[in-house]
Amino acid sequence: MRDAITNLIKNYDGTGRYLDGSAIDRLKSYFASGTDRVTAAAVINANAATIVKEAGLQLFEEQPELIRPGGNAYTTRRYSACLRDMDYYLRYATYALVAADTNVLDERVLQGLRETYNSLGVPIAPTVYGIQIMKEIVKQKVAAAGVANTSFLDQPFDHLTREISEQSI
Ligand SMILES: CCC1=C(C)/C(=C/C2=NC(=C\c3[nH]c(/C=C4\NC(=O)[C@H](C)[C@H]4CC)c(C)c3CCC(=O)O)/C(CCC(=O)O)=C2C)NC1=O
Repeated sequence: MRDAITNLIKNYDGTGRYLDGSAIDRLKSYFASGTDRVTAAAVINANAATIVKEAGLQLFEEQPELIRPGGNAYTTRRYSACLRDMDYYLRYATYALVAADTNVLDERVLQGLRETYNSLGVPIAPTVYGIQIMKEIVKQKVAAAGVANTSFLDQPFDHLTREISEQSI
């Protein structure tokens, strides 16, 4: 598992270089966004259950076939599994936000996910949409907590959706 700093050091150590101007710029940008990343983690921690619930409600309201007979989230067990997956995505996105690096998502979430989803018939498009709904809710809440520029919040959610979409057949 890597974060922005260990990733940078790994790259420079690999080629035996001192930290040059470009490394310093990346370090500055990492530390400059640090407080906002921590605020985001606190906001998500305080609202995680609500965020997952709201996103699930919106997803099922817009795509009710998912929870009707024949839908992949039909039955209480599968409905809960779906919300639990959303909760995983939110929690790991928070780790990636604080790390400013998506490596944790690759290692802990995305590996083997395609095979699992394909074998269970979990549909990709609504999963991706659910993750994007959570992103928008998180951005609203973090903005409401006083963070002016919330664009850094896109990275982990977009990484998840990009990888999950690309991995689908
Ligand atoms: C931390 C990393 C991690 C991830 C990501 C993860 C995902 C994951 N989701 C699963 C199932 C599932 N995932 C869903 C999800 C959905 N169905 C829908 O229609 C919706 C679109 C969507 C919710 C948004 C459902 C319904 C199941 C159960 C499918 C079944 O058992 O038939 C399973 C199969 C095993 C199980 O049911 O627990 C895994 C491994 N597990 C992990 O450990």
